[in-house]
Amino acid sequence: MIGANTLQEFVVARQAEFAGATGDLSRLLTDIGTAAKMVNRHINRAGLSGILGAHQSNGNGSTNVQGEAQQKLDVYADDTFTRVLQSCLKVGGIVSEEQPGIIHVDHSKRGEGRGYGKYVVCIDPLDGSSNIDVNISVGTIFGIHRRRSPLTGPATAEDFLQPAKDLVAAGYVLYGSSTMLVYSTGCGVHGFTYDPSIGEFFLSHPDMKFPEKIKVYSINDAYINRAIPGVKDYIKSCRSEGLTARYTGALVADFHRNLIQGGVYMYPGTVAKPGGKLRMLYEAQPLAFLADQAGGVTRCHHHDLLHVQPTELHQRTPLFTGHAGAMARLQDAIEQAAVRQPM
Ligand code: P6P
Repeated sequence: MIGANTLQEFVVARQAEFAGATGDLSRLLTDIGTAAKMVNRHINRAGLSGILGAHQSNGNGSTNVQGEAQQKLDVYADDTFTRVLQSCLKVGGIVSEEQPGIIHVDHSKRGEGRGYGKYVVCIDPLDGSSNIDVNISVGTIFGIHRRRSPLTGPATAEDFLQPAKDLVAAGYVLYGSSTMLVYSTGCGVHGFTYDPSIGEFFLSHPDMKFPEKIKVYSINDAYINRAIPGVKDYIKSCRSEGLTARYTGALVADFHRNLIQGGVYMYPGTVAKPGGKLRMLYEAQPLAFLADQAGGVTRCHHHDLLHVQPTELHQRTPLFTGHAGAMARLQDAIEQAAVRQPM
């Protein structure tokens, strides 16, 4: 894409390839980039600006809808992304990890015949926030669906409860040694690196694909013995083949490294919690969409996650995502173990 170096130039240039594109999605993706720059600024100064640590509400720690302690940056990131998205005329509703219900976005009060935007956004504003106070990478994950309900009214749950294969776009922001925004609209995965001296994201990783060889496997070692049968067998094979183990505690960072170096991320369900920990709408589905676009595979135990029909806004799911060859071997191990030892 000659000349389309910044995120905005690239998004607009690629829009021309979509017949009938109105520019609405381009505007939404650009707005997400703007919110990412704002969050990035706070994360980079977190240690200096008193924004580390647990968020306090009325003198007590606060928890999100998941019952998890909220970090101050969790709340800042949620406020920032939801505020920027609510100002975007293309958005009709938002589901955020930090909020219990749908955040409705009604522009009809702005006059000009503005009704409700035609897209809905599912977002984990700050993934891996327990890493914040120890200065390890964190991220933002988002997925964008076209609404199914009438645009003359507010967004409904059915607008969000769609399979990952029907996502219009998905991406993540990785606040790491450098800050990157990686996204796909279904035409490949493209990575942009932020230059704070200019205040722009520049195309740095066009058309990202999982490499042929796999080098890494990612899982919290503490859960291996509790994982569903077959996971442990697969990990033994990874170790015997000399793969290296890497796990940062931030899904975005692990997914991004595995995409570049060749790897697989596993957060299995356990016999006690077969549903797993990670959230379907704003963690698993966006990464499943990206993995598919990059030649990878994403599964939740026995199913291709792209095709799973969600039933609840904050439902959890086991998550296995990464290199297609590795995922095939993991699936074989799980299925063989299921035959030997039905759960
Ligand atoms: P555990 C962060 O809380 C997160 O949702 C992912 O980013 C990360 O991979 C995982 O959970 C870490 O969970 O149980 O290993 O600490």
